[in-house]
Amino acid sequence: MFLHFGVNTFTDREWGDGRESPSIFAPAALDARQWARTARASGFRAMVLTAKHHDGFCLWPTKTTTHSVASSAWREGRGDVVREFTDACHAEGLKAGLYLSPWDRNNPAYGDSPRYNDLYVAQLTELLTWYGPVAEVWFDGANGEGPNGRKQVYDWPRVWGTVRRLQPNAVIFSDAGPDVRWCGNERGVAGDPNWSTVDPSVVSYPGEDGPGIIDALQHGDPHGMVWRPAEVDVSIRPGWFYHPSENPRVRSAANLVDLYFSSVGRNGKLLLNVPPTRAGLLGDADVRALRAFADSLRATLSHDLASQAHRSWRVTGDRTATLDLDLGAPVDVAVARLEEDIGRGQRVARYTLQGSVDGGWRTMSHGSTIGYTKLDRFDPVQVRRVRLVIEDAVDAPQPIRLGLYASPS
Ligand code: FUL
Repeated sequence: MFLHFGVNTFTDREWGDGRESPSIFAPAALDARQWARTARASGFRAMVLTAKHHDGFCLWPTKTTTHSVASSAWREGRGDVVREFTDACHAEGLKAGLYLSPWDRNNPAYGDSPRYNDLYVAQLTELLTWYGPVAEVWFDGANGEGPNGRKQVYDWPRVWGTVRRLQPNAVIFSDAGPDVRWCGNERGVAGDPNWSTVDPSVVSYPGEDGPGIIDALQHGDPHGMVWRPAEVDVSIRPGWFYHPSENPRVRSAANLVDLYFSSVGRNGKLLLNVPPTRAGLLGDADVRALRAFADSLRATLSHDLASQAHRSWRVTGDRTATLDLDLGAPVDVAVARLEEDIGRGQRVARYTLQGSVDGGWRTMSHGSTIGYTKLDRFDPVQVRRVRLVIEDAVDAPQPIRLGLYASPS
């Protein structure tokens, strides 16, 4: 779960300009445990908080600037949202991730490249040393002017080196990874195909723009030499920050299930943004939608109708193979889950899934890449035998895990 929270929550904007007064930051009932309980109850395993967005306002009492919670009246200037957030994550058994916007529209050093790079690394160092384990660090590609229109030249190797040194187990997200890449859009839809491998020379820094970049982010590269799976960030509302006028536009449970199929179901990780309200809580409509989403997913995916099936895997060529399943009796199925053993890389490039009751094979679904998870939905069909045909791969196909599920209704 992604949480966009900060001065924009109070100004009703998406991008602050850095001139916001810290005094407007005044959540009356901030409860990070409510965020974490909601996340856990709806099946999330990690949360990522915007510790600083483009407006430069820091949600922790940083020593690098006075533009922070320490200058607000919230908790008499002694509050620390990052502390409450990381403590809540750890108390609820969730991993904590932090977003630190490179673009900073408040800090006077921004655009004075060496000076701002020192400050940025100092902020990162605080975040990575004051709050215990951090599982993911999120570097946004959005970038604009400095206070004097000067362009900031970042020192990415230094930034990433700082994360490696201080939190060696954290994964680093950005357009250019190095560990996890942006999926290339904010609509919640991973590419098809979606390879977890990339050619790292195509997108070499966050925010890089140019021909072929969005394509490379969406699809990866079957022959890429670096493993950099896609993460799919998308909001439960039209905006990333909370706006009261968008309360009627919270995504429905069915829409969230669609997002799950188009992200996790396409070899992506889902990072769903649920922005806290001005009170500092996840809103009722959002919480209701999340619960219904989780219930619906569990109802669909908890009972694997193929768990007892008799299976046989046959290699039929250098790049082809067939998996045959006998379910023992006719069963109604409507969803398939395919999984490659990604410990051995990602290999499948094209497949067809067929089913039969008594001999006549019909196609249930077909697709390109599989990766760690591919989810296919199709019209409910009664089958006793199921055949997965791997028609093409970039290396010798390895046995695929195949689960089958009934119609969600
Ligand atoms: C974008 C930002 O400009 C948005 O405000 C938001 O934080 C989104 C996740 O990334 O690049």
